[in-house]
Amino acid sequence: MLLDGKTVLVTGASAGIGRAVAIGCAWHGANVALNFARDVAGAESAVAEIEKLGRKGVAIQGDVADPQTAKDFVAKAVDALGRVDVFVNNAGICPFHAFLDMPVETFERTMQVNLHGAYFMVQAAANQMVEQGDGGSIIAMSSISALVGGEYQTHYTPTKAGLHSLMQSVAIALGKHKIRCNSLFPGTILTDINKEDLADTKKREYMEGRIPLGRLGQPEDLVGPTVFLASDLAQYVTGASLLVDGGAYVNLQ
Ligand code: NAD
Ligand code: RM4
Repeated sequence: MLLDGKTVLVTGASAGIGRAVAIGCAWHGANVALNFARDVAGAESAVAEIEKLGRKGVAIQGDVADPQTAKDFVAKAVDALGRVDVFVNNAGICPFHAFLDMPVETFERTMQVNLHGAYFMVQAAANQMVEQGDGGSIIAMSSISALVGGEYQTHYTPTKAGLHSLMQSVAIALGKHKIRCNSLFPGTILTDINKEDLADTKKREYMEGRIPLGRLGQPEDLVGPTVFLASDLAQYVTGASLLVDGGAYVNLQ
């Protein structure tokens, strides 16, 4: 019950890591507002899981690439649940593609969803926290890709490095308001985002082989680290990042 009585907002929460984290926060006592893009059934079933745990849940539709979505999401979440204590910026896309012929639209959409969208979401959540006056916790689902490259991720890795840089700067801007801002760096977690990429058996075996803990990640692996950063256990942690990758990053040779 590390989040008892807290209100948590999660973007991109109808599936994958966002969904696991939203339900995980409810396990730890939080009421949860979920942003989702299109998957009404996924969002509704996540709310049902949250309600089964005796918490309040609300699903609010919106494309995070549109800056107006940020204001709408925070306003509707506050209408439904009263306040914002924790904001998890999770929504993201990674349409794997080679560098030399990267379509302009793919590059721009990835920037808009992963980075521009995050900027306005974090700003809207922070304004609400400042108005409440008693601090808060902002968590960005960045990536191991903030630290390392990917041949087919030249549009994506800069958004993840950018997201972490955003957390570092807003940690400074919001410290005086007692709002902590941190990044999580997941490694390779089995979700829809990489299903196609990991359908290549050779690549999947290579990825698995370089993980000291011996397996790819599951969305639930992000729950503990998120709850920790959201909770008062992390009261002196801000501007930080935490790898959640089974050790993949350090395993060079
Ligand atoms: P996923 O595809 O299952 O989830 C992404 C979620 O974001 C989906 O629910 C999707 O609907 C939502 N989304 C996409 N575009 C949106 C938009 N415009 N507006 C609102 N919602 C939108 O993949 P995931 O692995 O759960 O990814 C979640 C986050 O974790 C992403 O930011 C991703 O970059 C990050 N991440 C994933 C991995 C991994 O290996 N799976 C590793 C590191 C970081
Ligand atoms: C992550 C990391 C993973 C990849 C996902 C899409 O940041 O690069 O390996 O599967 O993105």
